[in-house]
Amino acid sequence: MHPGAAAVSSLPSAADREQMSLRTPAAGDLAQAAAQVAGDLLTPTAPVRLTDVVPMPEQVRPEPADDHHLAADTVIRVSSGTTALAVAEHLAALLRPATGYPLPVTGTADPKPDSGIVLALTGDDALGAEGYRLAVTRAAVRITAATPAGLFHGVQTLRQLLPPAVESRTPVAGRWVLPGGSIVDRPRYPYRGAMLDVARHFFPVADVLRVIDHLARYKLNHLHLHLTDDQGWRIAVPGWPRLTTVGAATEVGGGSGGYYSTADYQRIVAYAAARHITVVPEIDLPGHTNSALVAYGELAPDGVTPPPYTGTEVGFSYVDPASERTYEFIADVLGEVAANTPGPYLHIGGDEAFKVKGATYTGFVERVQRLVAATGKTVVGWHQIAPAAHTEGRVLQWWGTNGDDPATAEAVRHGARLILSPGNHAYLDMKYAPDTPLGHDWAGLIDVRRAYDWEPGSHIADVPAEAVLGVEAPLWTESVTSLPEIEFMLFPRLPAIAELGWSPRSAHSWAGFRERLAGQGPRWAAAGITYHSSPEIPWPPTPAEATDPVPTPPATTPATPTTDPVTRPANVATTPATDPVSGTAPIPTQTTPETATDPV
Ligand code: TNX
Repeated sequence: MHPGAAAVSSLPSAADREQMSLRTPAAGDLAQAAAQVAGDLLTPTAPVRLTDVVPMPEQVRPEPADDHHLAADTVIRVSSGTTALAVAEHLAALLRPATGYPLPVTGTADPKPDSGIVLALTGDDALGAEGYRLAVTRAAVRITAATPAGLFHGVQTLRQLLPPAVESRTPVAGRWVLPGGSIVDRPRYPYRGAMLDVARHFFPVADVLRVIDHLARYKLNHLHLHLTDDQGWRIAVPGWPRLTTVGAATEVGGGSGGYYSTADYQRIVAYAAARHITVVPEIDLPGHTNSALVAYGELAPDGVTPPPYTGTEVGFSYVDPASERTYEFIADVLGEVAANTPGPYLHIGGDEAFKVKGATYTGFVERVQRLVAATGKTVVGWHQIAPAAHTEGRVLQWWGTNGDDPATAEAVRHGARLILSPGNHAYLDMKYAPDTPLGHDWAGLIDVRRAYDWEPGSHIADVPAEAVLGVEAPLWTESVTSLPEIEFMLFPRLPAIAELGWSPRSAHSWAGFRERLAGQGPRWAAAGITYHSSPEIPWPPTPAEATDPVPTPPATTPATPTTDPVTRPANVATTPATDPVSGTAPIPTQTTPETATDPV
């Protein structure tokens, strides 16, 4: 086990949580501790190599003689055009805090490749909608792409080529070296996503923005928000105020829930768009609707308002498929969500509607599909909607655990495409191991290798590889209650799914992936990201461990609470956790609002 991992499996009690928050140190202490650890990280035990990037790029050609040093007078030059300028500003804002360099951004009609950092939009169509080229020489670092999205992905690669301390939000003295050589890169699949269930537990906007940053790092380009479920309704809909005054006031376990106002939702969508991420909103129908029925009993099959539900069972609730009022409601909801969603998709759920069967179910789904079409959007639904008639562009999201489903294969023959989220590989709410303090195990345990080692192109029987639109890693949140807990379930498995979606199959290698993933740990630590120190991954020793001739015993207790402001499960370690040798404080997992999300 990595020394940062603490082998304690029970969740803290409410009293423990309160104690932990009472021990929160002053902000200045935290900043100092973070700067100290980030300083250690600037001198990693091994220099970053061009081949260390996650997800693995399509082509990598190292030129060790061509390392590039950033300097206090480095300038970021960008081909004129506001969209490319925005990417350059994003890059500058990522690099300024740790380097302390001013990194001015200048727009020019013809950015020369001869010095500093250059971002240029070119007509290089071979790179497609999201590809980029990155060339690192002693003189310059040059990213070119046909689109701003391509430049943005190139920027994420550039970021990973700098030492982990680049993730520090405070200045770190040192040498900022990028390994020389060139990369040509573009994604395998157009759809690469993650889902956050904000219905079982509600998460404030700031948490969602930070999750968006996590997706961006790994070149994921879709955020699926599961906005409604039995335990809570999370999106405001004009004309249906009780959805938010009543339906939103609950969550699993009895907490007070919450919801996104129209402005909140628009903020999430805009923040995602600035990172070239498309939001896919889900309104789960006809089941998983208890919160809507609590708000509007008229939508319930017998017109009787049910009590609020804060447990974790599924399949008991449904809106009345025989009532016209139901379809008026759905048209209003979908119309409102569509109006605030620039992306092409509306997700209509369709899973686990155990009480709406056969022709009633397919008739309901077909009618809702028509309502989606009327908004101008394309339908996405969980693969249970497969038996309903095909509608133009329809996308099914596969979450089964056995890739043999004739109904899904038949829907594909009629033109449906698939997003693959197999429950036994891509479900981030499954436990890593039997003692994981959060999550379920109904689809099995999912360690990092299980998340990584499957092939989307041939996963479903009788479905051709061309029908696969991409992959998505869903995080259901029955047991997940806070941002550190979200991160603990995402890291390190999210990058595994991201690599399946981005990298060519020829690059697939568990042996290689686990080595590259190991290099991400110090980056997460420097960024204050909580992660699971999976024993399968050869995490690098901290600098103190590397120079210490005396082997240190693995930590068996959680990080020292006096310096840890975060309430989290006891073995949710922010690594490097408290260093047993030097007593260095852990980097705080939760930072101030200003630093909680990436800049720009
Ligand atoms: C199944 S997968 C569900 C969700 C639960 C999840 C828990 C799917 C489409 N539905 O309602 O949250 O299992 O793992």
